[in-house]
Amino acid sequence: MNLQTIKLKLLFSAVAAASTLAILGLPATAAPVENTQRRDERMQWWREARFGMFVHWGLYSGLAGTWDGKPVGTTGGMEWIQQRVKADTETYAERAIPLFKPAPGFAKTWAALAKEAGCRYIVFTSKHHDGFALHDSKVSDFDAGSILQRDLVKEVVEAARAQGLKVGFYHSVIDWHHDQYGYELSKQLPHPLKGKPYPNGTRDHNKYLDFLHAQVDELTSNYGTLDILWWDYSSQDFQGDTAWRAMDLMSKVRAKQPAIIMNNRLFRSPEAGWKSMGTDGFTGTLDPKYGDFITPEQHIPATGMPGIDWETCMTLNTTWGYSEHDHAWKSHELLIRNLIDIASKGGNYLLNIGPKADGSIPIQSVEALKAIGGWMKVNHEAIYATTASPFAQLPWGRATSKGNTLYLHVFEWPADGQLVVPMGADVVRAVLLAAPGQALTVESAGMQTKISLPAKAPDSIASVIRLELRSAPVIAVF
Ligand code: FHN
Repeated sequence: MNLQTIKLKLLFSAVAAASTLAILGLPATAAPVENTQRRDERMQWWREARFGMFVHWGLYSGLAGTWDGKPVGTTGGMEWIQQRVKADTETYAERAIPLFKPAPGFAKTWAALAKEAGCRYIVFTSKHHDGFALHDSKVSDFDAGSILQRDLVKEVVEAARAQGLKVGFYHSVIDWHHDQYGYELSKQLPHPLKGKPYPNGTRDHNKYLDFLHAQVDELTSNYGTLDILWWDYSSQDFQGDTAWRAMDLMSKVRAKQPAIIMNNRLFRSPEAGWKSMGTDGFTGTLDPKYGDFITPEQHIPATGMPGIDWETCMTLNTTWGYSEHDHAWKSHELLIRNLIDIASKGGNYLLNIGPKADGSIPIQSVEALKAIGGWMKVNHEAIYATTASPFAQLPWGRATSKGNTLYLHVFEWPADGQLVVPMGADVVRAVLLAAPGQALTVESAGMQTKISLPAKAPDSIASVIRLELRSAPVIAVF
């Protein structure tokens, strides 16, 4: 164990001790706040990773957007099918369980595809809103251990680790199965029985919270190092300590996993980076005590979020969980340019696959991720460990930075072969990443730098120029 991990463990053990003392009602010493240096060290791999695979997979995958033999819809999240058909948990389980048949080795195909695509981490659903846990849980009988006699979380973690991927659990705090989950406590959070009285009379939400904390304890104790916990989700009328005992939950997680990175979705307040219930409703602020990163969903913030860690999560079509009716697949061009756009704004891209009931991946998803991988094979240095573009905008594409090196991602190839960059720069060397042995001619005068390019772009989606500079460029301001 390296010194850094020891320091982090000591720090977060102190936090856990403080929490334990608080629960016992004993005077707790103030938990030490993580300083900026330590936080930067903890976040470093994630900031450098830039690209991860999201996986939504569970009982809903077997239903595939179909109920009573008819499509529930052709767009939108079919991992919500239970809510969309307003099925109680017994009916939902009765229909879904027989269809959910994970094939042996499914996880290895996920991990291999993530690796080939150039993803550095994988975040998958340990439990979605339907409440079905993919791990072998000792505190539930609605889990893969009880129903399938398998620990699917273990299978994914092992496959991911074998490919050198960092591992994250998406864990839903919303739960449509548990009979103590107090869905009447929120008007904004979804539930299949919303508006109806509790079928079991009264409910004690605290009992659900005991269960939620116990399952998270299993997930953070039994699968080795966990790199990310991706919580989902809270509302403005039901969030934080009231809804989830959030601070206690996070400090328990940090005590078990000192280097873990967690998102901001146990909360829905401005301090936690939220300004509305919309998945694009973000402020440009985040107090780290509410989470480590902000989570724009299905969109890319226009100017990024300077000074804040953020990750755009996005589907390949329009649903997170598999649907046999959703054919609205994003083009490979859009996906690759999204990755570049996000990196040029200093964010991460968490791109989702929705495997089928047997764990197999829809061919369109495989082809998309392989296309991204093909681009990354040539251009990965222009994405990994880069920082945001110094330009507010560029007419022909995007830029990313790495020290005194600029990467110019050219979407629109100049017809006259002259790429104009609005900056003054002392250029050492310029090459296309597709042809690194061939220096390009560069002229920089005043606030304009011109690069002479070959007639044909090496990549019609995005061709990247590596521009090595002696010092920071002077950016033209319009
Ligand atoms: O309701 C979920 C949805 O099903 C999906 O998991 C997304 C992924 O970020 N999160 C919630 C909607 O914001």
